[in-house]
Amino acid sequence: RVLSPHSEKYMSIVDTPEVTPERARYYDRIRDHGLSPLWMVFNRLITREPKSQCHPHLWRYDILKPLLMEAGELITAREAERRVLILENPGMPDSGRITTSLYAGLQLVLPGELAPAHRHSQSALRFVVDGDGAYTAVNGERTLMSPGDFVITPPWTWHDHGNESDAPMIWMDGLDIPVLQFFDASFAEPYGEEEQPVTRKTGDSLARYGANMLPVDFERTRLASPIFNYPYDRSREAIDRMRRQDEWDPCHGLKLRYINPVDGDAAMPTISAFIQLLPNGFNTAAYQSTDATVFSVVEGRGYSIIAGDRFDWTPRDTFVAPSWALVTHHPAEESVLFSFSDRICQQKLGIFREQRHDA
Ligand code: 1HN
Repeated sequence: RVLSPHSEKYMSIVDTPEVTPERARYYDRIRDHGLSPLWMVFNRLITREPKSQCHPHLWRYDILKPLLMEAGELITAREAERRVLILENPGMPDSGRITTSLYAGLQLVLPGELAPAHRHSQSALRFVVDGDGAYTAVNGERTLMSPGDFVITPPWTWHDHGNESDAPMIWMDGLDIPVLQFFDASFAEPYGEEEQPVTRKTGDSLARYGANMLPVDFERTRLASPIFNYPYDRSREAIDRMRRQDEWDPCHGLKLRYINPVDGDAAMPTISAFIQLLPNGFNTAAYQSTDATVFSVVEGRGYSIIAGDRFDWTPRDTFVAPSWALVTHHPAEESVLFSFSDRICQQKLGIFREQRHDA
């Protein structure tokens, strides 16, 4: 008999023993003592390769936006605390997860609205999708947000959002909620007032920490980056300048990771974030990695093949690639993709793996 690569036998490293009546009676008896036979579950616990509940999926912005605007008429940002539609993975319904370890959602803040100040032990990122000029305040400093900006809210920092522009503002939130659930380590509290006091001028942290320099007597007080807005004009310019050198990675095009300038690590302790440029007609070589990845399309048009399924994308769409799924990108125009994953978390634990298929 030829083994299908997806058969239980191929994926397993041992055979699950048969259940005789005698064994079944024994299993029943030990259950009452809080015991369970490892040999009956071994293949579920230890797989040859990642077996994920997470499905590849794409959320079209043209479908999502009207639904989010409808939420804008149903509930205020204040009443909702955060008016967000969770991007929930179809393979994990009701889980609040986009991947096994990460949460993502699209948040709407209407002109004149406030999302009240609070803090939590979860790390959060914002990736601006639509609208211009709303702010988020983190640790006493406001930053105005524009499309393509990557903004972070490190663990346990006070944060509130407001929109003093005259257009709706929509961004993608990415949080490590499932990671903190796994560790039972969630803490949260409201600030008590709608807004935290502004104590620093807008642009202060980018000036201090965002010019490849640090204040001369800088002392580290936390793991996350002291920069909290990585503006798109700067990231775009960086990949644009790289392009002139013409050294394209077969799997990634031109890809950069967002870093904490203090140590070159990811901007936050649990979430890695990336931006990549793919030129028109550049078909990437297949790539797989253990970090399930959320993509947000910034510019361009094309499709990606994820675990054999095709996902056509245009700007502001979100799509997700599960752990160890084979991924190729096929831009039909010059395209820019933002992405985030738990890679930094896995790297710190020594379990990250990737496989390129560009030989
Ligand atoms: C949160 O604090 C924000 O601050 C967004 O904008 C989404 C989802 C779950 C828990 C906290 C925000 C969130 C969140």
